[in-house]
Amino acid sequence: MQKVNPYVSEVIERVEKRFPWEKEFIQAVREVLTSLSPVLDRNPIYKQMRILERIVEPERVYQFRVPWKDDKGNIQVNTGYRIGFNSALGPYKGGLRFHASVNLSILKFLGFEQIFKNSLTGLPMGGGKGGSDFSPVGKSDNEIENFCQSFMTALYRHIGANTDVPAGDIGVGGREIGYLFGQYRRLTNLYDGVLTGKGVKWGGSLIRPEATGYGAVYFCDEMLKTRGQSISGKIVAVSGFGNVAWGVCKKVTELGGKVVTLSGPDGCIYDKDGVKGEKIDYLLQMRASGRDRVQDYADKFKVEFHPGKRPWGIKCDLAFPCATQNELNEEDAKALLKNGCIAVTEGANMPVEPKAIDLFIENKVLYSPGKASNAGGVACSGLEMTQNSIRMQWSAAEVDKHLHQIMVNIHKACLEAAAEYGTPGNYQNGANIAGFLKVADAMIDQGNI
Ligand code: NDP
Ligand code: 2IT
Repeated sequence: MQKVNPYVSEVIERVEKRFPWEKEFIQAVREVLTSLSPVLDRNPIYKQMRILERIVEPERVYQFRVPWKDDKGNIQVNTGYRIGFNSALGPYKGGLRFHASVNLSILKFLGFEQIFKNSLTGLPMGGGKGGSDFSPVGKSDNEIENFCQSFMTALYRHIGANTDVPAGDIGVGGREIGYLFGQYRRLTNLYDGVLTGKGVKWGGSLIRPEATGYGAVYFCDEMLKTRGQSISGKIVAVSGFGNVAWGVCKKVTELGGKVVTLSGPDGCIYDKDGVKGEKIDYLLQMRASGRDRVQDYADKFKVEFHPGKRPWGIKCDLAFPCATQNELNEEDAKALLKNGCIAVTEGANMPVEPKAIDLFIENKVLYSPGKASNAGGVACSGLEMTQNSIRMQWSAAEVDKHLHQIMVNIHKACLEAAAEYGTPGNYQNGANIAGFLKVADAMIDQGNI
């Protein structure tokens, strides 16, 4: 256990006291700030400038009513949110999540993480997040369009290509971004890079759909290289079956690994021959169907389905949790360790619970936090903003080259910061420290705001 700096403890306690019900936000704050202890020990300026109190307080939070009409003509009401957490490095940037579980605590945790993730990419982006408790599950296309139009009608006045640039997250993919962009354009009379994840025919970037998953695999490959290993020949457990899981399956397969699991709210599947080829394409259909069942995969391809189970009990070399927060606990970590797993790469945001992270680090499993290993998604969003600004579209190869280089750079920055501050090889500390330093220094340079 590392010693916690007293200023760090003071700020964590202050957040716990003020927002005791914001469990996910407190979890993220505790995780990041604890890692920063050695930085605060060595650099008193951050305490003098009250950087920690400032960085845990969002610059702004909008909450709004989203009324919409369902297919029966009934009026439905959801809550919409957009958090601008920190804009020291650039316009607020981060996804929108549409899921029944969404609340302010979850969005604050995601927005807070996004600050450090975006800093790690090296691109000029601040941190933000938003979404709604609207659940796309079982909704018709028409209902989704109605909802997106109403959401944007409330949000449009607060965002802009140089102010705040939303994108996708759980429940928000290309279709939703299309409806949101259309409504933004209609209301503002502007055609600009206000959203990322747009269709490639109308301002989107090639590789953006693949970017989070590809980036996570590139990052894992860099970690494996430090032990003289590679993705090739590895058995891989993946959770989720959404956008991130899909990208991971594509890249792992391309690099000669074999993905043997996927999961959904109903359970997990085990495909001993590997999730590959047309089976990967089928994931897109499963998401688009809005049925939210991974059992459909097992039925179609005649593979094992384990109802109510997570994939972590299945033997694998590499694990990629790609569904949602807190989906891999201490028991799951023990099972992975027992089965010889050597690397856990977070594709989702905060999927591994704190006790499980400690177990991985103690046992020298290569563990990377989402803010480092899933940064490829937002990095590619940053590249989409660049292309929109210069009014050009790069080739897939060009974008992929940048994406790969960014992931290599993030890996290097994490290792260097971890070593510099006394915990060599600890990607959790390295990511938090490297991400923090840039933002904190920018905040100091820009004065007391
Ligand atoms: P999708 O909507 O495409 O897929 C989400 C996946 O997570 C589905 O399999 C979904 O199943 C599952 N899931 C969501 N919420 C829960 C829950 N409460 N319990 C169990 N399973 C759940 O989303 P993405 O693939 O885009 O996002 C997955 C993760 O990756 C999230 O943590 C997201 O924040 C993160 N991420 C996404 C990026 C992106 O660019 N899209 C970038 C970086 C990180 P179900 O819907 O059935 O619950
Ligand atoms: O969590 C994330 O980094 C995302 N959902 C992507 C954000 C973005 O702006 O592309």
